[in-house]
Amino acid sequence: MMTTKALILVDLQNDFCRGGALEVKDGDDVIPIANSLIPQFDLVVATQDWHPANHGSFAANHLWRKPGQVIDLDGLPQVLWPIHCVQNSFGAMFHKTLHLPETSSALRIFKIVQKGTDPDVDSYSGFFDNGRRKQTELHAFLSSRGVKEVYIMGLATDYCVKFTALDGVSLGYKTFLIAEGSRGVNLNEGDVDRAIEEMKNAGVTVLST
Ligand code: VGL
Ligand code: ZN
Repeated sequence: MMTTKALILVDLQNDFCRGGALEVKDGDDVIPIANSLIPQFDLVVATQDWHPANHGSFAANHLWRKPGQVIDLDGLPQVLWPIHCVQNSFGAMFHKTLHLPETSSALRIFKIVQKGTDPDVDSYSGFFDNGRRKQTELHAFLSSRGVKEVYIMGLATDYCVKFTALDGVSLGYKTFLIAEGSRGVNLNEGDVDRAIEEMKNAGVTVLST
């Protein structure tokens, strides 16, 4: 059977939820929304921020640097973050109340796409690293299964959700943002609103309910 729609759950991991290292305000509130959507799709992808401990996006890996500052990382501007989503750590695990499908079956496909594994470049989008130097397996995976539409939700609206949605459009998918299933960092006031505008302008359909 060919599926044409995929649900992409972006970074629903402990570090972006309450008490996490890069806590997104009210991040946990989107988990029940994800749980209600998962059974409605027969292809579900969960992205997972998956950094090595020496990742260049961690402020702690640069002398004198603090989270929120911007540096040049291998030729790209890089916002520095607290140490988060280190591979195999608790913070990198999916939230425990998230009901992901167990495995793929003939009828339902479930796939985890890990990103941010290269210490020299961050990867907000589930499709490409921030320099668009390498692709993850996501596009090949979706296109080989005939996916034409992607429904995107998760954390954080102004980073990983936004860049995944923008790349979805640029790769030719009909791209939907599930706004109520997403929450943002808002490092600067208004970042989330601007991210939503940017997505709309790029051709993302923003769903409100
Ligand atoms: C994210 C900052 C750093 C995200 C990941 O999931 O939006 N943001 N790493
Ligand atoms: Zn990260």
